[in-house]
Amino acid sequence: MRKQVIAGNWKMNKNHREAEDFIQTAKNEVPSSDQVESVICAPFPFLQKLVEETEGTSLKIGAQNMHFEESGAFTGEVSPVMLKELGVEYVVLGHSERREIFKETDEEVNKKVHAAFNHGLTPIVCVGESLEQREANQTMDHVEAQVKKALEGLTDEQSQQVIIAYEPIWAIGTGRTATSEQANEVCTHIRKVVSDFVSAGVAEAVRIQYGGSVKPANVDELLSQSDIDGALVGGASLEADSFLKLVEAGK
Ligand code: G2H
Repeated sequence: MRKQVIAGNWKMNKNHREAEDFIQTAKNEVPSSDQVESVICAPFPFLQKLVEETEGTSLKIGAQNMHFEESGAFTGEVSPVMLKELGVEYVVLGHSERREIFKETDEEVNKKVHAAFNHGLTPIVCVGESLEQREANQTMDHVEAQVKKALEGLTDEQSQQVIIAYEPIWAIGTGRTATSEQANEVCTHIRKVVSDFVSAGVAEAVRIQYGGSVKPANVDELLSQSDIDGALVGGASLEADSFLKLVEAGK
């Protein structure tokens, strides 16, 4: 049985006070980490405080990006070493907003995945097609190429620990959710890709999240699908009540 992982991606939202209020409300309310993995991926300036405040609870903290180098002349970047030192446990990599707006490539995402493992961080790797690609019937090929490149050069054990987030770009923040069947179809394909590219055992164990306008009203149906093992959630993770409903659904 794969444990569901529900991760909130706050993106570039909240101020310090709002972040702290959220954590105070949520940290003791999330279910035990034996039942479901609950993660908040917050902006860099909040991470230290949030890690401190959630210590000893089942609520874990992640970053939304990082550089792949440990240090150096990379103005404005944050390294995996810095995240690890803070006690951050997860990092979202290759989110479509980073790929689209900041022109991140599959090669960079792969380097970041390796860097995450080199520093004991769990990567949540995002893949997904644009509306144009879906309409041109390129969804499966596109997602397959993204998954293979992300996992390139990893050991089997590392591949198994990667959390893959399938996020169709056309469903992100648009209120347009993929139907649970559409979402599951791609997640099933991703599992097959992992099986062919790594091994059947790793494919059986790897967690695949769905992301794109997940909310309390649709989460049960999405999570009940055979190949969906959690959710990466933007808008509906910003309020503690809503986030808590989502993690409850993951139990
Ligand atoms: C997709 C998701 C979070 P939202 O980007 O990664 O955002 O739930 O707002 O569509």
